[in-house]
Amino acid sequence: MTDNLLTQLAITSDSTRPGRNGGMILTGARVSVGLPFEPARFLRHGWQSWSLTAWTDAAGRLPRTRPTLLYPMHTDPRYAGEKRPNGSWYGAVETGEGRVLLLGALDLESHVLLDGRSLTGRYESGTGEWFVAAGEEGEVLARYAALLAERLGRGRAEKPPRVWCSWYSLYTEIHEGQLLKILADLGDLPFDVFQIDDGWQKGIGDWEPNAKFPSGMDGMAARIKATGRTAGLWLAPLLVVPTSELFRQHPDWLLRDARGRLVSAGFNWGEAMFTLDTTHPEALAWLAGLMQKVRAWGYDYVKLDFLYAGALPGKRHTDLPREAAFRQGLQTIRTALGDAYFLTCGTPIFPSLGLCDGMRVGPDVAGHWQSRRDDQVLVNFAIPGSRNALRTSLNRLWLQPLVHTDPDVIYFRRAQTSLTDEQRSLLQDLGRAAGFRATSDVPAWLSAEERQALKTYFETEPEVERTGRTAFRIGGRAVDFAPHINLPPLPGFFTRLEGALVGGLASVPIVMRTFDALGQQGVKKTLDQHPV
Ligand code: 9PG
Repeated sequence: MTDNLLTQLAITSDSTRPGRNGGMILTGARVSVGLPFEPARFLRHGWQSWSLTAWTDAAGRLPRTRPTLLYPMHTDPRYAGEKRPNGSWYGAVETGEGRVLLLGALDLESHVLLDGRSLTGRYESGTGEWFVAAGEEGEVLARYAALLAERLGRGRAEKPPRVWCSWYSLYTEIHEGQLLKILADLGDLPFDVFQIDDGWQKGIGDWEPNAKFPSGMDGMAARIKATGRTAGLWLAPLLVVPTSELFRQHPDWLLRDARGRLVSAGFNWGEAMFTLDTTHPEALAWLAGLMQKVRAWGYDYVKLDFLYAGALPGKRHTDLPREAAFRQGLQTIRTALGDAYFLTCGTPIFPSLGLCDGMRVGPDVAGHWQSRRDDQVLVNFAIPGSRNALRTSLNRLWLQPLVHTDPDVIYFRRAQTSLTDEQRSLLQDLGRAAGFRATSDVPAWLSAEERQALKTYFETEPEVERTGRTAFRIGGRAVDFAPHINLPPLPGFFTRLEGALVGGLASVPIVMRTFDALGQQGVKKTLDQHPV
């Protein structure tokens, strides 16, 4: 099991001992592993669901992603300026012939960095343990997953449900009548969960139904349950925007920096976003009450989004390290949710393990595959886009022993997307490989043939076997995602200049607000022209 490469490493740590399942366990606030060669490829692991996770060229330094206003939504803002290959909690390098060397933290608040021939691990505060192992990639990651399960635990739901989710067709333009029409039109399609996404609430922080839901959220849940499906609901419980009642009533619950200024959680819905301090006892009690309310309404599947906000750097009511503070908040939420299926989204990955059943492991899919703006101009692979989603999700499937890995929804419809047949089928195979299957397709937008394909997809469970980093056998068919997930070449000088300009503009709130309003207009127009 032990790779003889391990004997050639120059290790600096407080202590070193052999691991129970091979490899080594190091301790230290800072450890370093000197390699006998200069690695060519580094596995960069992103902080939260949407953050880029990919094998990258170890020599090529990825530029800062843009725009800066959205840092907290796309990466760990603390390391956003780090140009050397780096990643949250773990990193790995290729050692040749499908083999890798992994340096992975076993505790939270940890980061790994590659500096020439040296892999370095650092704890942000205090000290902790590290796992070092070499060997076949899948096997090394499986051993790491086993160690993490011992410390952080696993999800408790047996089987991932099959989900219909409102977001990727209707976005925030949802309302009661339209959702009930879709619920009826789903008919015999085999969905376990009907999940209402963003758009039902009065505001971000004010989790009460808005005027578009006159029967209330309890009324909606009852209608969903009457069809034999589980009712699901989306919330972003840690976020607070300035226009909310919550923001006005409890400014003291919000996360601030050492100088007392509000910590930015990014910008969305045309507004600045801030976050609850999950160590504030009153905020915690409020969160527990919110979860109990949602359960009492009748929702047994809960998607909690934008969770990264709770783990941002800041000065907290109780002086806890930021990921520990987040985990404590999530524990309160988990307890209050009781036996509901709990899906985390936009979540820091390791701090959620053991406390949720499912976890979004990549950025959002979209009706488009890729865009020049995101790939070349902004060099941002955390922005919604189907190729971005495929790339990052695929590199996180090793988490499967710990949590249901949600790679986001799959499209069967051709309408309202620019995806090719091949691209749609890649996403469908990703859903099978990930074991978590969902869609937002509106029945009225499906042809008879597409509806049948969707039905067959959700009814059948072909056998899935992973045969390599990017390769699978799915129902006897060989599928290789490799040609579809490479990072595009870095932009040249003029594109970088364009990036500085576009990225700068995108950091101006009024520009983002306009952009957001235009997006919403676009969705309204689509829904007018293509009734659901
Ligand atoms: C609802 C959505 C859906 C979706 C979530 C999340 O600007 N951004 O980078 C950005 C990324 C993701 C995102 C929204 C904005 O989507 O992943 O499934 O629930 O929120 O608002």
